[in-house]
Amino acid sequence: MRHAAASAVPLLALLLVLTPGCSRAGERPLERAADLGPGTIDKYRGEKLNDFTKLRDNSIAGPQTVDTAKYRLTVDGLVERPLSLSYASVLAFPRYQKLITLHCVEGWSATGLFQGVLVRDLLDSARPSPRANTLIFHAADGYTTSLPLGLVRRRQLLLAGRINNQSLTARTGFPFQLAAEDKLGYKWIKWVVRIEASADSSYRGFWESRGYDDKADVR
Ligand SMILES: Nc1nc2c(c(=O)[nH]1)N[C@H]1C(S)=C(S)[C@@H](COP(=O)(O)O)O[C@H]1N2
Ligand SMILES: [Mo]
Repeated sequence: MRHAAASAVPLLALLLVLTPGCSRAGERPLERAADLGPGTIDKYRGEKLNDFTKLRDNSIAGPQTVDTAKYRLTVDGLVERPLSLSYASVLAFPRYQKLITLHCVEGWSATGLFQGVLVRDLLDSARPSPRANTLIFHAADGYTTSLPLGLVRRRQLLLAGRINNQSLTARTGFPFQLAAEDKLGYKWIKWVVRIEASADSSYRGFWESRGYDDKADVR
């Protein structure tokens, strides 16, 4: 029986590749951030971009105003070296960019060129305990959401500071929004102030604790 199990694995992988919804053919590359010159962009590599500032805000407490002079991004919880990063020190991490589409549970979606730092790089700098399996994200409006730590690493999720060559605004999550690629809008937490490493995989964020699926996969 061990034989059968072993050969089922490559077969399953092949099936996944052949399923249109699971194909990685359309995968967009993660690149080092480029200088895009002045002004907002509305197209990138042939893809039409959405104006995120024009999307209806449906956040729990409305736009938040964050003062960069006082801003700190805390990375704590099950880490060896808790961090308290100023706005400038977050941006001193290597910067990347990627075209990403946000899908809200309400049915709309929007594509943008997101620029920011990798959550993985921030985390590595804080040295998470091997027991940590979950990242809990906290925002200035009290909103929270969580994701498996392994997924955040593997998927190279961006903590974004810019969309379409414009800094985020109070409306769009300034100074940082998690670009939670492949996940529904409620994982795209705006105004992020804290990333907590945890061993509590049963943690449920604001919408998740109100009945929304914790996996939040876009299908
Ligand atoms: N801090 C915070 N982040 C949040 C929310 C919120 O209420 N507070 N709402 C989420 C939901 S439900 C969606 S659809 C997206 C919308 O992101 P956008 O404003 O960039 O379009 O933000 C997400 N991030
Ligand atoms: Mo949403």
